Amino acid sequence: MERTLIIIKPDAMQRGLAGEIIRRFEARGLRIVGMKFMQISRELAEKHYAEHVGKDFYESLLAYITSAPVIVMVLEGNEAIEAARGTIGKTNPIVAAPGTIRGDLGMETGRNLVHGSDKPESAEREVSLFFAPGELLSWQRDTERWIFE
Ligand code: DAT
Ligand code: MG
Repeated sequence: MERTLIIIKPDAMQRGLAGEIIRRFEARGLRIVGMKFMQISRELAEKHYAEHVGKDFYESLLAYITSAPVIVMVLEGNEAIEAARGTIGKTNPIVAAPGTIRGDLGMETGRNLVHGSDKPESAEREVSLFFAPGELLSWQRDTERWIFE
């Protein structure tokens, strides 16, 4: 089973879309193993978005992600990273497919509602930035065998 880090970003929180976004991941079959409500500090945002240092959108990206509280989650499942990225949709909501979170709920790359790790190494790094090992719970749902063959 793979784990991925999801952030319900400040715009989604401000717009009251957290429930709608969590609902989509839950309905997909991804298992929540960690969740917290927090406001991301500048220091943590710099670590999380280290790969984007120097890009023209870097400062506005940090301002955005630190601008209001977020919900951070760890989701688990078979190929959880790719499954979550599919449910999230492409980076620019304008070209994200209808049916995805960004394609249904967003209009701008700089207001794209949700983060999902893009590969196993990023997921491991990001999960450990936001969660201590003891904050993640291993558990089985009674529906597990109806979601995973
Ligand atoms: P994703 O969030 O789809 O993984 P990414 O890792 O390439 O996308 O970029 C991280 C965030 O940075 C993205 O969610 C929004 C912002 N961003 C990326 N490319 C951008 C651009 N060309 N203009 C403005 N913001 C951008
Ligand atoms: Mg990314």
